Amino acid sequence: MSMRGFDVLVTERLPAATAQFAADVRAGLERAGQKELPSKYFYDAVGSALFEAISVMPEYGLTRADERVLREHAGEIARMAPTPLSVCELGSGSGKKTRWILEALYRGQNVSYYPIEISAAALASCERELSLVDGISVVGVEREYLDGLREVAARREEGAHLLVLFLGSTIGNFDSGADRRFLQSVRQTLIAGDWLLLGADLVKPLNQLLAAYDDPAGVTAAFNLNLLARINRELDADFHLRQFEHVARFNERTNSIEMHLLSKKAQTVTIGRAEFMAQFREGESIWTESSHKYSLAELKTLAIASGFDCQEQWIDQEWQFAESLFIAR
Ligand code: AVI
Repeated sequence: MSMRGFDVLVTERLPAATAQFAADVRAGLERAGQKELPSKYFYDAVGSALFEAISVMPEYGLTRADERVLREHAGEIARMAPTPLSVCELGSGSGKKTRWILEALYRGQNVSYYPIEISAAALASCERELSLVDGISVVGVEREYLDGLREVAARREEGAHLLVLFLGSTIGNFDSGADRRFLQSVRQTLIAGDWLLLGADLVKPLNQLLAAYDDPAGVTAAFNLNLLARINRELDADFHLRQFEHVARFNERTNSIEMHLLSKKAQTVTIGRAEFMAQFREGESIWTESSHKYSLAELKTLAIASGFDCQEQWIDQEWQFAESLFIAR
C-alpha cells in the first residue's frame, strides 16, 4: 500500500488491539470539525500510574470521596443487601476501595467477587489486595465491562442476586446519552431485584473543578499528554509533546469538564502505523476527555430511564460525590 507522504510499502500486520487503536486514532484526528481521541486509551501502564498519582493529589478529591462514602456506609449497605449475593465490579482497578463493602458483606457465608477489567496487571493487583479479605473468593474476569458482566450473570447460582459496583464516576466519562445506553445494557443482563451501586461525581464550584483537572504540579497535564506519548510508542508516531498544551475547561451546556490538548503551532504529525498524517492549526485542539458532573435529581432520572429504581443516595460532605443504589425493576 502506498500513500501520499509515505515512501515505504506498508506490509505490517498489526495485532487486533493495535489495529483498533490505530483506526480510532485515525478516525478521531481526521474528523473535519473538533479533533478527538477516546479517553479509554489513557490507561496504558504509564497512564494508569499517572491516574493513581492524580487520585492522591490534594486538588482531586473524587477518589477519596468515593472511598469515604463506601467506608462510612458499607455496614448499612450490607444490612440492606439481598442474600445470597455475588458481587461484580466494572473496572475494579486495584480494588482498594471495594474492600470496605466486601468486608461488610461477609456474614459467615462466602461471597464471590468478580472484578471485571481489561488490564491484566490491575486484575492481578486486585486479586492480591482482596483475596486476603475473610470469606471472599476473588475470580478475576479479563474482559470488556458488558462481556464480563454477561459471563458473570451466566454463572449465577439459583436464587442468588448480583450486586454490580460501578464506582469512581467512570460513568461521567461516557458521552452524553451513552451513560443511559450503557446502564440500559447493564440492566438487560440483570434480573429484577439485582443491585447496581453507582459512584458519581456531583456538580461543584467551578474553581474547585478547574484545579482538580489542572493541578499546579502538572500531574493531570502529564496524564493527558501521555496519550500522545502512547501513540508515539505504539503507533510509531512523531508527536512533539512540548508542542502541545494541556487545557481543562468547563462546558456549561453539558455540565462537564473537558480536557483538550492544544497545538501550540501549525504542525504536521506522522502516525506510521495508522498510515496517516495529521495536520494541526495553531491553537487547534484535540478533545481527549469529558467528565460529566451530575446532580442528585439527574442520577434518579438516569435510574428510571435505564430500568432501575433509585433506592438510596449517600453523599460525601467534603467533596460532593454520591453513591447511588439502583435496584433493577
Ligand atoms: C476515571 N475518571 C472518573 C476520571 C475523571 O475524573 O473523570 C479521569 C480523570 N481525568 C482527569 N483526571 C482524572
